[in-house]
Amino acid sequence: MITEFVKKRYGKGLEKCTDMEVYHALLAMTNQMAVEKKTDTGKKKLYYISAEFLIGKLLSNNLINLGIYEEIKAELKEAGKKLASIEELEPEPSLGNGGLGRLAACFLDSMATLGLPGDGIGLNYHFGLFRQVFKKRLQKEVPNPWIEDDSWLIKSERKYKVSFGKCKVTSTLYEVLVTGYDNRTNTLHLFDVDSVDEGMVKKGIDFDKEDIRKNLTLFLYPDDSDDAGRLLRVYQQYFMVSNAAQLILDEAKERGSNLHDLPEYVAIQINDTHPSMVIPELIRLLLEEGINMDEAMDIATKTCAYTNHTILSEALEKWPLAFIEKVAPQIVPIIRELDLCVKDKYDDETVHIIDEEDRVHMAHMDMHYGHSVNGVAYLHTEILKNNELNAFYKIYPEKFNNKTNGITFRRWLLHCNKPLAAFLEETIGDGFKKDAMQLERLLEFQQDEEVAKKLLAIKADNKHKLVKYLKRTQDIKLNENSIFDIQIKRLHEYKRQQLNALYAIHKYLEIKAGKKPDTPITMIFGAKAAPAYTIAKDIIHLILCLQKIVNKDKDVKPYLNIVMVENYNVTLAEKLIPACDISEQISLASKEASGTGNMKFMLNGAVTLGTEDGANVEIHELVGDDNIYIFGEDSDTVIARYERGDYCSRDYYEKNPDLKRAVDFIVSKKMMKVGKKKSLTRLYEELLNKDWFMTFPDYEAYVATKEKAYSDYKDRQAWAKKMLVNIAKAGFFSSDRTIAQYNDDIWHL
Ligand code: 26Q
Repeated sequence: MITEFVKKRYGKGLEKCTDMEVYHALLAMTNQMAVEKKTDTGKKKLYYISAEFLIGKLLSNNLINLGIYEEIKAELKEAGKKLASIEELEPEPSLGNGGLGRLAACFLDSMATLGLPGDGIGLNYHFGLFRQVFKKRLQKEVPNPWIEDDSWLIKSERKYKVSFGKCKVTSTLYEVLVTGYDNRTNTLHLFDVDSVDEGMVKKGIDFDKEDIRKNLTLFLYPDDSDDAGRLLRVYQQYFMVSNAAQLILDEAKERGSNLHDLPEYVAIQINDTHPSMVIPELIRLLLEEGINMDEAMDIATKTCAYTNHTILSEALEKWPLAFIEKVAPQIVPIIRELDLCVKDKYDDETVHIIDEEDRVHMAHMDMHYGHSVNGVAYLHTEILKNNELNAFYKIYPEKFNNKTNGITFRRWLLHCNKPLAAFLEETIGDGFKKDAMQLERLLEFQQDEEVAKKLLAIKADNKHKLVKYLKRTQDIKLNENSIFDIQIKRLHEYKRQQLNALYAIHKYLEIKAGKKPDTPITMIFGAKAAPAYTIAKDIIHLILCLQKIVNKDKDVKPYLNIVMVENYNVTLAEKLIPACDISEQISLASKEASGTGNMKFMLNGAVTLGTEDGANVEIHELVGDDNIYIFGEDSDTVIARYERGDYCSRDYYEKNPDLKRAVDFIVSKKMMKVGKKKSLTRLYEELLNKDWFMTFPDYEAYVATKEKAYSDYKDRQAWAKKMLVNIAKAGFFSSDRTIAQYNDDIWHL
């Protein structure tokens, strides 16, 4: 297959090509095959608008989905080439940050796999999210250019104009083909501004935030610690949705819509509030087409649906009307009109779109002028209905629904853990590849010692591979015969990496005092902190300092290893997750909307150590008490404590000497020797005087539960059974299930 392709392309044999040439040939070949599977059947199409698409590398994924992975691998092998080495040449697209972006990518895969017409719309950030480097145990941000001359981006003919208050820009549309597993091809549409100028980025990731003609599509989430940064975000958002609305209407017309019937042709899913301005923009364009305001509002409402991904109030976007006036004055009268209609009906100020301080509440607009509002896990949706968004739930109970998140098993099992996928196929047949619920067949083998042995062997092998990979790429040395305890996710106080770090200190001090663990422990962290999120960066500093102290301590090193991998991304996740024994999901109950890493770990045979939060609740329910380690206060307790406002971290610190020792260690002489006094002191003070995400009340239970997990790990047979149950019960978390539910309840494609 590829031999012939290469011959035509380069006029030479496969064995004579460089790996880079083979990579480019594979890219072109898969794109050619993918294009053939593009179909324009179906009247109605879904547009998933999102600020992030964390798609990961595409080569292997596409080879798997097109059903030619094994064939190509064998063909390359015959010519003396390794597919794995070729895969490494592909840069990871840098179009996302965390869960919300990765979810969007999994959804694209599932829509194509289920044969549904569903496209993504986003921005083509040239430098994407920053690349993280560690210098003197501090996070530094550098640009992450990922676009190459020859890449997955296909330049399209479409061009749009977007008007801002102060200027007009032209955009170009790039397309990435999204292959389904043994099914159709959909498209991810990425808009770029023609006048973009990569050269304006100066030191690190600094650039002139005001020159929007040049900077619009440079970075995902530019630093928004000042007004210029916040304004830029609004510019980016409007640029995204104006292009999106133009594309959506053009395509709908091409499919035969007269626009009055738009909801029969189009469904729009608004991924968190970043694309919320699509509502007024769509209405504006419909008005321009001669449709009256009432009807335009009705069409927008029937077309748009909103997904909420967070209950942290600081992440619920509220933009000053003055910002929108500056960015896109043309939609301001529409937003005012939408708000007036709400104010006419409801006196309750908490449901208004424009508040008394003239700020626009994006989520409020979505809920009034969308037909569906969904949370992303059972508990999250319940909290939205009963607490955070209760006022809206009372008005529109019929709009609220839950869609528990999911992950694509193509990437998170078939691609990233081939030995496990092959073993499952041998044991329960290959039906699980298309119908994830068939993984339950594995439950029949709970008592089978051979199956248990094999699961343990696969895990050991994955750990071995990870150790080699981290040594080669980051010069990190790990003991593969230790417990791999992993916490990888964005760095945020509510996710509580600091709680895990306090455990690390506790364990370190215990070992120093002579109490050694039966099995050595490796604690692995991976996380990027937002550039302006000071405390998050302090937590990274704390972990890197602990890494330094522990690794140079000869008494401790054989028993405890702490590492933070640099620049955690999808590619690293694909290596870390299959090698994990214990999956850390320790957010403060009520704060993690769902989590999706938790699902990926479970599918790969890791056992969860977590709080009753997000989708952990559903994992717990599925696997039962024996196959998960749950600790900590529940969401009701936490919510009640926030309401009372009487949390005092110092009380816990003073009552628990073990906790006090761990916290005090942060500012100990040992730490100051390797760390920055200012950063460590700031973190120490923050914990002692605020600890907004309540790590201290959960500390004791966390330590005890983790000890129990480590001790259970010793019984390998019993542990293998836990692994097996986790794998067997992961089927529910296939994003194919999630997407089928979105389609049945919201999109009706
Ligand atoms: C908001 C305002 C201003 C600036 C930035 C933002 C902002 C940026 C990114 C707010 C939120 C995000 C990203 C959120 C996110 O990734 N949420 C995660 O979504 C996952 C998929 O549903 C869930 O599994 C996670 O629980 C949730 O944290």
